[in-house]
Amino acid sequence: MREHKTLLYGAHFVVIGFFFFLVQVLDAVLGGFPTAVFPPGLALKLTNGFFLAGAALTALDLLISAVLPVKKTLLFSPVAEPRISVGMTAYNDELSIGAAARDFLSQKDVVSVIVVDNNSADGTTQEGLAAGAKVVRETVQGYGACCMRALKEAMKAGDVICLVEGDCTFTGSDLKKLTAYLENADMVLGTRTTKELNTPDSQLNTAIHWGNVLMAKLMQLRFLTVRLTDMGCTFRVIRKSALEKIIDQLEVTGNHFSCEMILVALKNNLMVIEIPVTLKKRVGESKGVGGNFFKASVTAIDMWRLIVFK
Ligand SMILES: Nc1nc2c(ncn2[C@@H]2O[C@H](COP(=O)(O)OP(=O)(O)OP(=O)(O)O)[C@@H](O)[C@H]2O)c(=O)[nH]1
Ligand SMILES: [Mg+2]
Repeated sequence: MREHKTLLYGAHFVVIGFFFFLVQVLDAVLGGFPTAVFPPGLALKLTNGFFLAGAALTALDLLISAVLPVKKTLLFSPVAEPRISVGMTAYNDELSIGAAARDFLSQKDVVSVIVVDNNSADGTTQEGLAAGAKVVRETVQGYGACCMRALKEAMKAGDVICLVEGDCTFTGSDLKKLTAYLENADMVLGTRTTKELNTPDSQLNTAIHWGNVLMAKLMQLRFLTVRLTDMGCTFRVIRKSALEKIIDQLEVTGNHFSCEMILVALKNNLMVIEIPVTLKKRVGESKGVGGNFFKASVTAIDMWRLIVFK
């Protein structure tokens, strides 16, 4: 898929230009900034410079797009008799993993649920086994490391691979909605930003909601031919054949893994579609970004660096 990095950088320049415009407004309202930082007239020059550079890059991207239009084709490739293999992440999740594993094991076409226990010190493994799941232990700590292992293990068992968290935030019955769209896509992502489908006590507070929307829109700007509204939703399905193309290119072991997987998929010309999924309150203690503003901010910066520079 053709990338639009020129447009992405152009948008950044316009935002920086707007920042210097605000500096001028503040200067006018408050009556002067420290002249050592902003000598008189500098903010105006920077505003004009960044706005002009942003406009020039945007125009250049539009020109290239006009000369080299993207030819989109509609994918129609139903998966006949899907065998869904679910990779489920878990880290000290003994309170939720049993219910989550049972929920997904009871869904139509699910042939296996593999719980990836990421160095848990509690009864996660025992609860997973008791629920009827296969359990493997991942020793490299981190959400991304756990997700990558879950994908690799799930690939061994089915032709449609589902990645999901074992914290009961996602619901097994949404699997049929994700897989339904797989006939037109290589990977179907869940989005949690459809408020109608969130319980009021879910992790998606205002900051996490809009942070994810912002990162998703930056990614959309880079590729243009996808519509994205969430960068951090773990729940997704992917064809095994598509996953084989990208699995060795995934390397993020931390909390911004979901973003990397989307980026790598788009760079590899996979057809990616996003659909709304339900989101409930987590069972057990949060270890990720839910409810932790500092971790959420660090994750957002890591995502931004990936989208802009990788
Ligand atoms: N954060 C984190 N999560 C891990 C790790 N290893 C595995 N996981 C799993 O990755 C998933 C994400 O972590 P959660 O604690 O649910 O964090 P979150 O989804 O950002 O936020 P909440 O669901 O609101 O708690 C869970 O299934 C964890 O069990 C790890 O080292 N760090
Ligand atoms: Mg979670």
